[in-house]
Amino acid sequence: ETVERFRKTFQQSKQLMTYYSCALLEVETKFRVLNQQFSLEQEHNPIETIKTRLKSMESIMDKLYRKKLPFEVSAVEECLTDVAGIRVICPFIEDIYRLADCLLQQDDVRLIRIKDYIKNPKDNGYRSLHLIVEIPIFLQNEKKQMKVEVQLRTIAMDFWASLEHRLRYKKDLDAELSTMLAAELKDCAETSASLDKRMEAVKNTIERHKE
Ligand code: 0O2
Repeated sequence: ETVERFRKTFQQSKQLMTYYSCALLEVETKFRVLNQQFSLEQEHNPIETIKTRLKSMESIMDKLYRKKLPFEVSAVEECLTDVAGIRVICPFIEDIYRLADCLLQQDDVRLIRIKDYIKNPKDNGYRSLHLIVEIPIFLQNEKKQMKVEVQLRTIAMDFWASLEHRLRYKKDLDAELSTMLAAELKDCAETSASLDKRMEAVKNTIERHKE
C-alpha cells in the first residue's frame, strides 16, 4: 500500500511539473511575441534575454517544510507561487513597465500579486518587478490554470542580482565583515541604478534627436 501511495504521489508530481513547464512555454511565447511586435513598430527590442526555470523537487520540499505545509501536490498548486519562474531581462526600465502592462492586458492572464522592487527596492538594494500571474494551459481534455512568477529586470539589475545571489551563500564570514560587505553591495546596487538612469537619459536624447 505504501509503495502504491508513493507511486501515485510520484506520478502526480511528475505530471504537475510538466504542467508548470507548459505554463512557462506559454508565458515565454507571450513575451517573444511582444518582443517581435515592438521591434517591428519601434525598431527597438525591449527584451535582451529570457531565462526560465522550474524549481527543483528538493527546493519545493524545503519550501513546503519551511511554510509548514503538507507534502501534497495540492499544497504545491495552491500555496507555492514560484515553482515556474521566468526572468525577462530588458535594456531599459521603461521596457519593463511596457512589457508588464502588455502582458497584464491579455485576457487570459490573471494578476495574482505584484511586487515592485524597482519603485521600492529591498533593504539590501535588490531591484526587479515581480508579477505572480495565472495563465491557462490547454490539455487534451481540459484547461488548467497555472501560476507563474515573472521577474522583469534591466541588464544592470540582473548583473547585480546574479552576483549578490552567489555571494549570499558564502556565509562563513564574521558579523562585522558581513555588515561591511552588505553595505558595499547596497552601494553597488545604487551605482547600478544610477547607471540605468543615465543610459535611459542617453536613449531619450537620441530619440528626441531622431524626431
Ligand atoms: P531562486 O533561486 O531565484 O528561485 P516567496 O514567494 O514566499 O518565496 P517572497 O519574499 O514573497 O517569497 O518572494 P519575492 O521577494 O517576490 O522574491 C523571490 C525571488 O526573487 C527569489 O527567489 C529571487 O529569485 C529573487 N530575489 C528576491 N530578493 C532577492 C535578493 O535580495 N537578491 C537576489 N539576488 N534575488 C532576490 P529565490 O527562491 O530566493 O531564489
